[in-house]
Amino acid sequence: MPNGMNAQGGACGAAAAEVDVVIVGAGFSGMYMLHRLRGLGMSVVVFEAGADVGGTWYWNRYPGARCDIESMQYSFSFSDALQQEWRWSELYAAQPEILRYAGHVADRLDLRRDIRFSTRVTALRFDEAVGRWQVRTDRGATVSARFCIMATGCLSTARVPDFPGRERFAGETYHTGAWPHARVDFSGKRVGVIGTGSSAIQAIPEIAGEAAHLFVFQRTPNFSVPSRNQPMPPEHERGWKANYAERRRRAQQVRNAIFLHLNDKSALAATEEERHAEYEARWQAGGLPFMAAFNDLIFNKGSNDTAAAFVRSKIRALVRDPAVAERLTPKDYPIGTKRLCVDNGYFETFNRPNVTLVDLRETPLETITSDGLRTSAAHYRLDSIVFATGFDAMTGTLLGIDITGRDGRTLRDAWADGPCTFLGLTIAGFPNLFTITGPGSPSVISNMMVSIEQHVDWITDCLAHLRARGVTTIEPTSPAQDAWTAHVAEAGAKTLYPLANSWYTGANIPGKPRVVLPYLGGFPLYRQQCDAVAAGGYAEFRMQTSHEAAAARL
Ligand code: FAD
Ligand code: N01
Repeated sequence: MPNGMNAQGGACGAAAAEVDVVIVGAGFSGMYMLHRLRGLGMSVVVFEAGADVGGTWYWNRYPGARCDIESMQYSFSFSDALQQEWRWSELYAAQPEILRYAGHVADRLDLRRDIRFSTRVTALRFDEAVGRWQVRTDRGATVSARFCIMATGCLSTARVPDFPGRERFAGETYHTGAWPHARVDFSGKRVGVIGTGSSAIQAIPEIAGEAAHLFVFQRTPNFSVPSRNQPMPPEHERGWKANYAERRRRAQQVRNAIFLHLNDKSALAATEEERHAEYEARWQAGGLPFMAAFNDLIFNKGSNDTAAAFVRSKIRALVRDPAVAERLTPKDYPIGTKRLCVDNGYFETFNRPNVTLVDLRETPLETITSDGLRTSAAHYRLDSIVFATGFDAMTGTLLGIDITGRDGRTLRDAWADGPCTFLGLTIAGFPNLFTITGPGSPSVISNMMVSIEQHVDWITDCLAHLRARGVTTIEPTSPAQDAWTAHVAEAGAKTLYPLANSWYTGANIPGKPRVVLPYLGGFPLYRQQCDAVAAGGYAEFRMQTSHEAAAARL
């Protein structure tokens, strides 16, 4: 245990334990960060609200939960031994298997001994006098850390909208992002799912197979492509394992950091037949590479329309009742600007006699009642309600912690009009604080494992640089941060993403500032810029040694 801390990181009232680094969160980000910092010989403690490692895959245990990036890629690359020894059973692993993988990594690297589980960080305060963060937890502990690294996740604050009457419902309620550990049995039950995002689209076919009747309450229909998931073909696994280094390297050259074949041509430069053939081939192959059918689908509305029209025709072909098919067909935003869903029989589920689609745009939700849900047209009696209503994404978890930086300024205040960061990694006025996959980084539009590794490696190099030069505080300058924030906005504006009401732009939360949250300039350009900052000696940052800090306080 670092510096003699007790199991909770110091008891309430006791002198604050001191560590070099506090990491908040033990998902894949926090786990890899801990591993790298051990390599630097730093004392580290990790606080994790959950009872074990895994983050997303610890919390999202809903039926059907699985990754939408092939598991051979949605996995760590930093250890060849690890990627060679682990065996995925399917092309797209399901949540229990990904959670086992996280546990395996924790065991192999002996991570748990530095992680304080079931402990939520509630407040961080930068103490300028000593240049350290005071970290408080819900267990009453206070820990003093030179550096604080937020590995708190982009999609880790589950959100249930303020539906009228919610508290009156007498049946069971669930949120996909905070699913119980014990198996939930829907057999014989009338179940309502609210929402039709990625989580719902995975859960709906599974719940429909079990429930007596499933009512799907949809506000906005979603584009989805089939995954074509299957047991891992041995030759596919062999191909990856023999070529891992090369494929991982090539993935980093692709905008979304996925190893795939990008057809480097505009959809509008192809003939109707060529376009159809390309979309059909990708539809048959399945998965997110559908969006790489042409190189301008997220930039050019005319090109995007061709892909959207193709998927609409597929929905109409898959769903037998034309009226239901029409309701399931997205019409008012470009494909890919809400996350493209990857499904296992989603549209076909609406052909089942025990599934009813309720369109909340035609008949708005009026209230939840003690035994169901009422729309403007009908009352639906329900035993259980599943809220598949998403997350306060990218900023919600950080702003849920009471973070106070230099001059007593809070993060909530600093981000009142939307997040401002430098590289999505650091924040002016919040020295020695790093965010892994923070707003302003590619994170959620990329293969997250690639982004996580790149962020963690960058932070590790930065901390090594500081140590080698005796620097004790670092923070980005305001001009550097302003320039980056403007660059993130410009990169977003060049795409079609602002045309959708999605969590990428904060539109899913009433009152949330409407800004493009992730960096949409693509992973390769992002990486280049991060590398240039490091190669330039971190010139965009203000750095102080302890002597300089002491002199500045005189
Ligand atoms: P998380 O896994 O979210 O971990 C953050 C951890 O921080 C959590 O365990 C949380 O409990 C903890 N925490 C937060 N606040 C505090 C606090 N105040 N105190 C203590 N602990 C705290 N990405 C992909 O690239 N491909 C996919 O296929 C994919 N599928 C997904 C499926 C689902 C259902 C969801 C919700 C997301 C998916 N993602 C996917 C995104 C996914 O979040 C990332 O891939 C990745 O798992 C994030 O890891 P992380 O460690 O950064 O964050
Ligand atoms: O959440 P979402 P999610 N009344 O925000 C609806 C990742 N992920 O949990 O579109 C009625 O996408 C909302 O409707 P609308 C992935 O990055 C990946 O599904 O706002 N409905 C929408 O239909 C994903 O993008 C996988 O009109 C309301 C739904 O709830 C992210 O996590 C699987 C409502 C929310 O959809 C989040 O996905 C799961 C209201 N007041 C998640 N408020 C993979 O496949 C919200 N909704 C890997």
